[in-house]
Amino acid sequence: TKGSFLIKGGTVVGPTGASPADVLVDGETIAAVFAPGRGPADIETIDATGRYVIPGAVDAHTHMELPFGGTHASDTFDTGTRAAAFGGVTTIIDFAVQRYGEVVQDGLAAWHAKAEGNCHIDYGFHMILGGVTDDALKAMDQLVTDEGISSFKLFMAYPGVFYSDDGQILRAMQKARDNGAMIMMHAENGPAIDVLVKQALERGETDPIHHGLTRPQELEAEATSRAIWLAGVAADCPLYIVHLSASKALEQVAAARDQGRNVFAETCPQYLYLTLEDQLGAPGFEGAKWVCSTPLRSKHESHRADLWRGLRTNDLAVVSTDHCPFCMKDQKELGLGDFSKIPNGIGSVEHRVDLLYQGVVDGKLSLARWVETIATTPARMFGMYPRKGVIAPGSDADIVLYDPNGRTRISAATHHMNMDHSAWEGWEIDGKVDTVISRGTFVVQDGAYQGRKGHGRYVRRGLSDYLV
Ligand code: DUC
Ligand code: ZN
Ligand code: ZN
Repeated sequence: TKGSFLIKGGTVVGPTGASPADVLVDGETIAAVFAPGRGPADIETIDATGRYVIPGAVDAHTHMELPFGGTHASDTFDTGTRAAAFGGVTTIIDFAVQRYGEVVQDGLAAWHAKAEGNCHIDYGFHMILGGVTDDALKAMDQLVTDEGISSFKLFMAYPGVFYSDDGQILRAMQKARDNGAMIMMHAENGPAIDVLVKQALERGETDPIHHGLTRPQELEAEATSRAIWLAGVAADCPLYIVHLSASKALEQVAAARDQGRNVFAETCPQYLYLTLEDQLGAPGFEGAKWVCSTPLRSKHESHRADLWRGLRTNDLAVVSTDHCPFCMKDQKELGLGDFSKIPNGIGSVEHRVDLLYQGVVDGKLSLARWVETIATTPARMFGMYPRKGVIAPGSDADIVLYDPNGRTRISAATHHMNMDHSAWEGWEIDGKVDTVISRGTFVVQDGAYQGRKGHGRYVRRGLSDYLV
């Protein structure tokens, strides 16, 4: 902590644009934003010349230590939030899990136990509901009112693991309509996927590439559409489609939004950049690195261009990572000889800010929209604004100095995530996180780590700003 200081000479970027300004930090919060040179003189200064001064990024979709397929996501709250901080992230929202048969509050308590005292940056929780029972519906009210949890994830995929049927989904949506919570949907038709998986395995198709081939975009679009219809039946309960990967699913979201529906969606860096063909070209079992759900899509279709366009038009409101890392050794390798046993997930909590900045450099996104999709909208969508997601007086002093002339090289040899490979191995991209400040404390300074485990605090969230 530096007490009071002035971040001077930089260009402050927010969702409405960029302008030169000096930012006064006092303790844990932002005290004032001044026209250049108008701030106090007798104060410590941080030189931000040549850099963008942006709100600390908010990753609204991470899975630290997620239990999956007999193993756990390899980043703990310690390693994962430290890696996040290196990447310019100052808040994550992780998914606490209620397993089938478990009391919701017990699942939440277990998640608090994993995170508390271990986080380098601030964190909040969504709740995954594993079974919508009368008790779980009551728990939804209690979590909104007392626990600062205003969003609940349901799965139309993974029968027998996380899956909820349509009746359960409808009941949870009705409850959300009543208490103001957001329903977050993993929209893939799980029972249909399971048929395709079984048939592929019976044909002897066991390689990683068959993960993607057995999850065609039609089954994402159908589930997305069904979720939108169900939310309509539940009096237009607010619905947020997670990790949207494909053109046809995007069409469903865009059509609903054109009708003024309460429907939002996020995508992730992997769907903006990586393709099924990256996986197809990988030798042997290497393709397992890119196994995630929803899966990567073909470069021969228009998915990536459509998703970038969706980000510009706001049919996609947020970019999150779905950070869910597994090592190749002992984890992804569980699926040797059977792709359906490969734990699903890609780790990228450290790289989202840089990967999306490359979209600015490539002319696919404006500077303002970059900040909006990685920081401001996730904060507003999930009830943390204006404390998070904006550089304004009274907001937490979560600030990133971003060097547009820097370069970032992504490699498992240098990244900070607990993962023995990278989905972006060897990629060189423009831009570099230079300095990261969390509630007035320097976590990264000129690229060097200054943070500490335990600095991060639990953020109790309110209802979404996007409720109508
Ligand atoms: N998708 C993944 O890739 N991993 C974990 C859960 C999910 O929905
Ligand atoms: Zn999911
Ligand atoms: Zn996820």
